[in-house]
Amino acid sequence: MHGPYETLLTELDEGILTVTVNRPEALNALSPIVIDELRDIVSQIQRNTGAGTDWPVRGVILTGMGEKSFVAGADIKAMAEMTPAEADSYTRIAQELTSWIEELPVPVLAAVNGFALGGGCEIAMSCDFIYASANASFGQPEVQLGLVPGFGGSVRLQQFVGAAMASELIMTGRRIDAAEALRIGLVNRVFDDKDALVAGAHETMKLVLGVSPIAVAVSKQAIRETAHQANRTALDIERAAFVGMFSTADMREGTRAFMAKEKPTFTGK
Ligand code: DAK
Repeated sequence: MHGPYETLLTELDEGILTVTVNRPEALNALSPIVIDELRDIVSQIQRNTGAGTDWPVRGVILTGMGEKSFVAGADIKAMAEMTPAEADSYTRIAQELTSWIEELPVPVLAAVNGFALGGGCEIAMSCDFIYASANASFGQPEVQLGLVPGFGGSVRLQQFVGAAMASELIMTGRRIDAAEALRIGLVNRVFDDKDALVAGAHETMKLVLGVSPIAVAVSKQAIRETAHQANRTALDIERAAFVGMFSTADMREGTRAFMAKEKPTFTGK
């Protein structure tokens, strides 16, 4: 992996890449350089992961430095003076980042260790699922700044929590705590503190290391592509994904190992 980065820390440990946004003095807010560096690391993961590679990265955990904040949103200071043309370019670049994260072939888990506001909540929602520490809080406070969500919040929040709850959160801009985020389905699990959060995220990612990487990638793609399709269309997509697995070595190995009562050795091919 490239680096070192000015605003990110990266650590690869047994196939799990932890990416930490490291701007604690601004509560890890998304300055243009954070966005550039996230785009750089995500595009590298994309290039180095998937069928035809040796899958050096099997899973990604995205978190924020410190115990107070995951990402406190877009950098308000950087965007205060933007012209509409600059805003257009900024939001395109940031939206594209969220799509790249969403489309990575490996699981991406957001470990939200504090504030996940505005762009921070939107980055977390571009991950496959979200774990949080008990002190985490979430919100789309853009309306309080005279803005609207611009990094995918109006699209993805309703996918997590439904349109009515997303409308309430976006139209009020109110902040919710981890317990409420758990109750409405924005986060999957809440941990007592950051250490427990990081440990829990690793434990889940390790489960992924034990299964077929290509099956993970294909199921992830099927989940994404079937969202909001009519059932018949969605089932067609699922069927194509299912049939495609019968051309993979991993499917043959997984079923062979089951019958031989052995542990499978997956290659991601
Ligand atoms: N940007 C820049 N600096 C930030 C920041 C942010 N989002 N959030 C916090 N900081 C900085 C503070 O200014 C402060 O810096 P100093 O004053 O010490 O230099 C430092 O981090 C510590 O913050 P606080 O002193 O405020 O800490 P507190 O514990 O008192 O409060 C807080 C924490 C998270 C409640 C508070 O900092 C806060 O409300 N922060 C702002 C949260 C927020 O509204 N985030 C932005 C959401 S809107 C766009 C598309 C999309 C978007 C924007 C543009 N285009 C199309 C152009 C998305 C917008 C958003 O993300």
